[in-house]
Formats: sequence, structure tokens, C-alpha cells
Amino acid sequence: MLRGLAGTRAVVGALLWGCGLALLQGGMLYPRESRSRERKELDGLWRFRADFSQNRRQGFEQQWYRTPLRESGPSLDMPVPSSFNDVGQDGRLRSFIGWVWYEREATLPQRWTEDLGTRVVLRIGSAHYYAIVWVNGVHVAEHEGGHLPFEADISRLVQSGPLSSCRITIAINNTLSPNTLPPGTILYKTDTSKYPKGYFVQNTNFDFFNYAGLHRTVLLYTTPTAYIDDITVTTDVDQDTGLVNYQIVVQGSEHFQLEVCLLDEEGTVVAKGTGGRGQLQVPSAHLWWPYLMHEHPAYLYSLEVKLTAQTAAGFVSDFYTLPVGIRTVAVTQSQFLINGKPFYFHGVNKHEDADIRGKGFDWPLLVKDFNLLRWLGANAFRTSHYPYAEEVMQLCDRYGIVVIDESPGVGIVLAQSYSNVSLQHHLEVMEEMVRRDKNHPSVVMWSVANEPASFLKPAGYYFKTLIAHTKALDPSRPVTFVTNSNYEADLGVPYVDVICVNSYYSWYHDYGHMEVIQLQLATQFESWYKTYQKPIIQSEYGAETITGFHEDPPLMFSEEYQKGLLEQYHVVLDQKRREYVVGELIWNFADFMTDQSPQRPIGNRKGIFTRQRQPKSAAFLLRERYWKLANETKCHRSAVKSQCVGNSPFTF
Ligand code: BDP
Repeated sequence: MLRGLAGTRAVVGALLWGCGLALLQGGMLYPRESRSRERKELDGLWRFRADFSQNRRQGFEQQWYRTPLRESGPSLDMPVPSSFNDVGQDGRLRSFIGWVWYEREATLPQRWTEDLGTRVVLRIGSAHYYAIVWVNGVHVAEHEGGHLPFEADISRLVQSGPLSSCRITIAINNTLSPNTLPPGTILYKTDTSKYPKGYFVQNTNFDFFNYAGLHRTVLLYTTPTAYIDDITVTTDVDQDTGLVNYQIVVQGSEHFQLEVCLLDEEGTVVAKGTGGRGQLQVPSAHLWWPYLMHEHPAYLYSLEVKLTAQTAAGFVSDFYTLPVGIRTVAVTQSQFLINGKPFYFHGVNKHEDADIRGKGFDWPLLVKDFNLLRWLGANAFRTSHYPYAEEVMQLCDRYGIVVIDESPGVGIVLAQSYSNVSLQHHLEVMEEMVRRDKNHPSVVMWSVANEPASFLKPAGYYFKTLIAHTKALDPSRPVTFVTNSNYEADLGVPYVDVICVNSYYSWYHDYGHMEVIQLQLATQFESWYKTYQKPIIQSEYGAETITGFHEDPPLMFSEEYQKGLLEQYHVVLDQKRREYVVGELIWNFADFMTDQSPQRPIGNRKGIFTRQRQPKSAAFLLRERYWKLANETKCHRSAVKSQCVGNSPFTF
């Protein structure tokens, strides 16, 4: 049993490992329909079976992937996308650790199985945490990491004989080990006077529930056999000319032509090019501005790419359209600049989290969250503490919500999690993350981790290497990690571009003493700035609040205490933002689920909205503040003072 669950590596041994970097060959373009590409979503009900056997290996021993899951034993209906934890009535499933099995039959259009010029790809948006995939019993893919997509080219399989459907089986293991991201440990409780034989629990050092399952869309899509595999776009601005640098990777043919065409929002062609790399120049370009920073924020051009390639079967064409925002990002000693103008992050930290679906992607929830963000006047968020769904990033591009894109490097506190094995995996995760999100104008900075034990000796080398690697992957964006270490002890911060610091004054210490916040916060900022002369973001602050609890004078957990604590922070933020503080992100946008503990009354309650997205009093306080901050930024730039008040729901 021990070996079976001490980490996924041990569970099926050699079967799991060895894919590593191979996955990073090739691009990971979002699957969009085009004249040459179709997509077929496989969302809905899947068959599901958790392997409750003692060693969790029964599924492999009995080869559940060989035949339909219902033939191997009892199975359940399981919605996809969704976490599996909260949809059932069986408490064992909620806290299940080990392998679960998903299965679904997909009906394929005839052309997909008969036309050998068509490439059929299976794409899994997110399977938490380790996944093995079979199609009709044949192993096609493996992937480590719960928050980034992976694919398998299944053309050969589905085109090898008469076939109208295929059976997709996905085994997923949510076990976290010291070398996974996030890390975790399995603790065996061996005192048989207290625990049954073989009893174990999963321990983690992060504060959200380790939801698992198929969290995002699973789909099939097609391309021609010669296809546009990857596109990388970076942008710059010269006077009022926008510069769009592109690089395109083609697979499946060595004899091809590429044509690119940039269209504005009206559909007018503004620039054209040819070849695999080049620069498009857009005179009088509309820049991509953040929400509330410009009267027309989030301007998106469309980059249409056309490939014409020679293949054994003749000439084929492939088309892909990528949204492009033209903007620049830069960091000075005390400022964060977007398009050369100082940008102040006033926003939130989020989680992918909601009732019943857990971390499962959900359009109504997503739209509601963006409506709330815009109502709030938030111009930014951090994807605490892992990369969010691609559709989230697309909406950020469209609405002008600026993103600090964070890796799942949360809870790196054990010395073992600084090993070379961990570092190697972390480097690969950054590669996958940059590959997926590099073209989003909304992404202005990478965060490689949250609150690691960055005072431990190996942290210096670890973060130096990780940050340098991320910068090499993407020289166009600043890189950070979020710290809660002491400024004198932190060994990672020397390598960041922007210091992101979390603090919980008058919450995790000096409980109830809001009067100390201003002094402690001012000391925090001054210490970091004097040491490093880098811009600082208050990347978390907040207080636990149970909606409907009222106490005046304020007591902890009441709505009044949350408001009072935020107000104390704001006094200092208002002083320091005139010097070198470039942002404030509240912890948290909404209440969210965590592991059970005496400190978590059904989850973390630091949301300014409830888990059901209803506002607490603090939401109104922040709304007033954020609109005021937005107004100020606008007023600084606006020649006509009266324009400042126009878009705001408040008059100042
Ligand atoms: C911070 C963590 C965050 C927690 C928060 C809290 O970054 O994940 O949820 O504390 O305790 O330290 O509420």
C-alpha cells in the first residue's frame, strides 16, 4: 500500500514516467474552428469509476481501459467539466485519493475517419493531477500537472479501419508528492489503536481544496496533415506605429507558403506579410489598454494565418486566426508601465472554485465573475495559485483585465520540494504555461510561485534558475513570485522584477488590533523598497468574514472588521502608491473551499463576495475605491478634467 500511494510515481512505476519534455515539442494553440479546422466537444456525461481497491491499482491490474468501464464493475455518471468531489452523496468520493477512471464514447464524422489528409487530435484542457489516456484501449498520452492542456494525435488510430466511434478512457490520479506542483505528502497513520490498517491522508501546504477530475473541456479537433502548429506574437510601439512580430511553426510539410494578414475590429486589413517570421507595421495603431485606462480598452486585432503546403496527397491549406493586442509592458525602479503609462493594479486574487462543480469550468460562473469584476472597477487579477482556463484568459483579453499569470508553484515549503527533480518539473511547467499563454495581451507578468519557503538555502538557486528560464522563454514580460518571507531572509526576491508581497496584519497576528496595521504595513513597504528599489505590489491582504455577521465596534469575522482592516491598509497604500507601490490585490474575490480545519468554517471566508457571488459590505467599499483609483489615473492623463467623471458610477 505504501508504495502504491507514496506518490503517483510509485503507483504504476515505469508506466507513468518518461514523457517529460517530449510533451513540449510542438505548440498548444487554442483549438479554434476555421475553414480548415473542426472541433467536437466531448463535454457532458462520462462513465466514472473510482478505484477504491486497497492499493488503488485494480484498474491497471484488470486493465479497465481494454473494455467498456461498465463491464469492469459498477460505474457512475460523471459530468465533464467538473471536479468529481462534490457531485455525489458518497463521502468517500469527496476525499478520495488515488486513481479515478473516466470514459466516453465519441461518434466521429465519416470524413474524419476516412480522409487521410485529416489529422484528428484529442485535447484535454485540464486533468488533475496525473493522467493516462487510451483510445480504444491503446495508450495515446500521459501528462503530469493539473492545470495545463495536453493533446494526442489519434489520426492513425481512428483511420486504421472502419470506425464510427471511439472509446476514450482517462485514468487520473490526484495524489500529490513532494515533487509535484503543487507539492504534497501522503502521511500513513500506523498506530493501529487509532487508525485502521493502511490508513493514510494527503497533506498539503496550500489553502484550497485539492479538487480533482476533468476540470476543463475535453475535445476532438481536426487540422490538415500539414498544419500551423504554433504562432508566437510579440508587440511593440514606435511613435504611433504598432509593431507586430510574428513567428509561425509548421508541421507536416517542408514545402509550404505562409501568408499573414492583420485585420482591425472593423475587419479592414491593416497589414500583410509572408513567411514564417516577420514584422507587421500598423500605422496609427489602436493600442490594447487595460479596462478603465482608456475610452476604448482591450482593442483586439485579428491575425489571420494561411498555410499552403505540399503533401503526398497534394496541396492543402490550413487557416488559423489569433486575436492580437498591441501593447508594451515595462518596469522601472518604481513603476509598472503599460504602453509607457504608469499602471496601478487595483484588483483581486481569485480561485477557480464554486459550489458542486468545484474547479470545473462553467460559462455562467465565468460571465458572472467578469460582470462582478467590472462592477467592482477591478482592472487586474492574479491567477492564484495555478493557471486558469484558456477561456478565462480570452475574456481578460476582451475586457482589458490585466493578469499576473501564476504557476501551480504553491506550497513549496519542504526542503525536498527544492530538489533537482522538483526544479526540473517546475521548469517544464513554466514551459507549458508560457507556451499556452504567451499570446495573451492581458498577461503582463509571470508569477512562478506563491509563498514558497524562500528563506531556505536552496531557494536562491531554485528561483534564480526558474526565473532565468522563464525570462528566456519569454523576454517580453517581467517575472515575479509572491513572497511572505522576511525581506532580509528572502533568497528568491533578488531575481524578481516586481516584488509581490502578502501580509495579513491584524489577522494572523495581533488579532483584533487594527491600530497596528498602518505602522506594520509602512515598515513592510519601506524595508523591501530600501533593500531592492523595485516596484512593489501588495499581492494579498484581507480578513475572514462570515457574511451576515455584524459587530460594531468591529470584531474579527464580522463584515465591519473586514471593512475596517481594508481601510487601514488603504491609508498606507494611498501614501506609498505615490512612491513605488504599483498595486493592491485583495484576498480574495470570493469565498472558496479548503481542506477541513478548525480555522476554516466550510472553507476560506476572506472573499469580498460569498462563494455564491453575493457581495459582503467590503465589496462596496472596494468598489468605491477602485473606481476612484481608476478615475485618478484617467484624470492625470486627461486634458479635460470633466472627462474624468464620465464613466464612473460615482461623483467625486
Ligand atoms: C495566503 C495564501 C493563500 C491563503 C491565504 C489565507 O497565499 O493561499 O488562502 O493566505 O490564509 O498566505 O487566507
